[in-house]
Amino acid sequence: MVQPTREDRFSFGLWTFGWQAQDQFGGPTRSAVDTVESVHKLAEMGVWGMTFHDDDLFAFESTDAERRREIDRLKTALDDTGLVIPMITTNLFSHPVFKDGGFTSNDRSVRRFALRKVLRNIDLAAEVGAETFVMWGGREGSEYDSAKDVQAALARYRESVNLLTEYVTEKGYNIRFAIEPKPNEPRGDILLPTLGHALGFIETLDRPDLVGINPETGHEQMAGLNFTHGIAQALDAGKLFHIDLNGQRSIKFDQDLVFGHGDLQNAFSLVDLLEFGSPTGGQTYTGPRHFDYKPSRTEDSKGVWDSVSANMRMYLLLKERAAAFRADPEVQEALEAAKVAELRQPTLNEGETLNELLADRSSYEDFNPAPYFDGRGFGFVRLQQLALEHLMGAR
Ligand code: GLT
Ligand code: MN
Ligand code: MN
Ligand code: MN
Repeated sequence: MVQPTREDRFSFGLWTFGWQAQDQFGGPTRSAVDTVESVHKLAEMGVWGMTFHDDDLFAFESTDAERRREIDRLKTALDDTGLVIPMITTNLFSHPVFKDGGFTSNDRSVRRFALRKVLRNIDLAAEVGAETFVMWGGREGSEYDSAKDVQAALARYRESVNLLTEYVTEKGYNIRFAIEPKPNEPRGDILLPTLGHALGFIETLDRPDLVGINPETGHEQMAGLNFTHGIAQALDAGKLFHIDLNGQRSIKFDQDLVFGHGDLQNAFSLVDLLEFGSPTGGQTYTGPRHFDYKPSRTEDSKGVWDSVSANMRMYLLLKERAAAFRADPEVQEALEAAKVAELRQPTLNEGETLNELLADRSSYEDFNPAPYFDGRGFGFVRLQQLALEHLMGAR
């Protein structure tokens, strides 16, 4: 059961298992990985897809010939293994040129360069068959309020995304964009800091239909938010184009732990939602199960591949636990007692008008709130205990 297969649609960023573990306080603890070897290794492990930034595959300063060589090596490895590239993204954050951002740098020539770098990478997305193009604006932001005109920055962000949607439309590419929010790090404050901010921004674009979001577990949790709630809202908006699964323990620096190695309960409710939908609904997300984590700096190459496996095992184990939770008659009864399904029922009767509600004395004048004191408890704690017992394998 916990053997991943291609049908699970698991994918990993080349920058995840490829991370050499350099951080603010120390250099790398591991050597670089080879892309082709990695593709073979992933395929052997039952992984379905790999994702990458342009700069992960070929260095920023690569010549056209070097760039082409790396793309062709990758394509051969894909042909040999059947691995797919469901998503690619552009690095607009590592090189010094992007120190004040890409699309929203105060320096106009940097913004024009950033756009060209992304447009070139969209052609590559089309070439390798990626249908989702992620935009993580890690350097789009500021440390100092006086240094950034935020309304102008949002206008420039909008200008850029509008140009990109115009480009894919003109080219006839089957590509949609997914904005990845993050509250801070590397910038003191990043623009579009949460998925809610991104959803609001998308509605101001020329082609909102082509733009959704790529929420990351840890990024929402760094802001103290409930990731499962955020994902539910993204689904409600029809905007969950992609997802970055990982682990984070509370409000602190971006930990990028293995999925489930952070807030395990929230990971459980997330998998339950993604796989089985609401308590009354069906499957809600059919896109890639993409892991964006970092193998800890303590790990050698064996530890790296163990951690790749750990992400998939956590997901599959949580899926198994969620299925058992749903199938338990006692859980069904507790859900019923908690009126969880009643929330699906519209508040007005079918065809009822506002005036009829106003005229309905039973809804207000004759309504008796008294029994809600010392009675009519919802039993949510009992339900949560059942969920945790399933999560712990105790039932
Ligand atoms: C970077 C970031 C991730 C983003 C990647 C996409 S790059 O590693 O920390 O959260 O998903 O640009
Ligand atoms: Mn992260
Ligand atoms: Mn990250
Ligand atoms: Mn991410």
